[in-house]
Amino acid sequence: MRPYAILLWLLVLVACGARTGLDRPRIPYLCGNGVVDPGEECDLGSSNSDTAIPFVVSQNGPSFDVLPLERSESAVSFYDYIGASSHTGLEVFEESRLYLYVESGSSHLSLIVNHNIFGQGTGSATANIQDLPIGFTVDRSDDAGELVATGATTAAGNWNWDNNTDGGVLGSLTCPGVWSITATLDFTQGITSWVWVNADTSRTPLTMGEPVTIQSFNRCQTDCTIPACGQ
Ligand SMILES: [Ca+2]
Ligand SMILES: [Ca+2]
Repeated sequence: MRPYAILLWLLVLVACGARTGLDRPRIPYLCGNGVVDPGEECDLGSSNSDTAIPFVVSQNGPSFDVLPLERSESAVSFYDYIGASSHTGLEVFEESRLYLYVESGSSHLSLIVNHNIFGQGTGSATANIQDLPIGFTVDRSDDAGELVATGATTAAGNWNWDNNTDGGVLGSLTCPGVWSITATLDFTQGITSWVWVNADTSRTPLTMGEPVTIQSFNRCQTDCTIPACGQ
């Protein structure tokens, strides 16, 4: 077909209200076949889902699904480290908390460790955290030098507190991503309960003295786009 003939044909199509294919959004019609085709961000085949796929927390058998606590500020801002203490609003006397935190609308996922409350109690604890995703960062140590990276995928805590909190923020956790972090905490003194903090700030008890594993999975929506972190 000569160029003027093609142009004429297109004009006829437009005049008739037909779609030429040029004004149509690209539809990944192979979405769900398990192959990342042109135009797709991801494709997990039958595992594609629009339902929030939670993280899984487990301890020597029992496991439960969790979503990160979500706020509009960064994890470091939320931790609000002033006077050798956090001020998240979640602090409880002689309680140690562990939770995932995501900054709204971002892929900034953090793991927060937090012991005790400002103004009361003395205590000490250690942590050995393994299999962190490569690229993780220690974004806050409460207090300085008490939570440190010990390798590309490992971190350690060694805390002593007196009338304040201790803990810290491990950030830059790949999200969405596939990983399985194991944290072993030893509470020497001043902690009577260890809990996981859920997205609604409710608590799920953890068994003191047993390692906890936090798993993140691949996720892909039914239109073959990658969801926001934690959704
Ligand atoms: Ca596909
Ligand atoms: Ca402190």
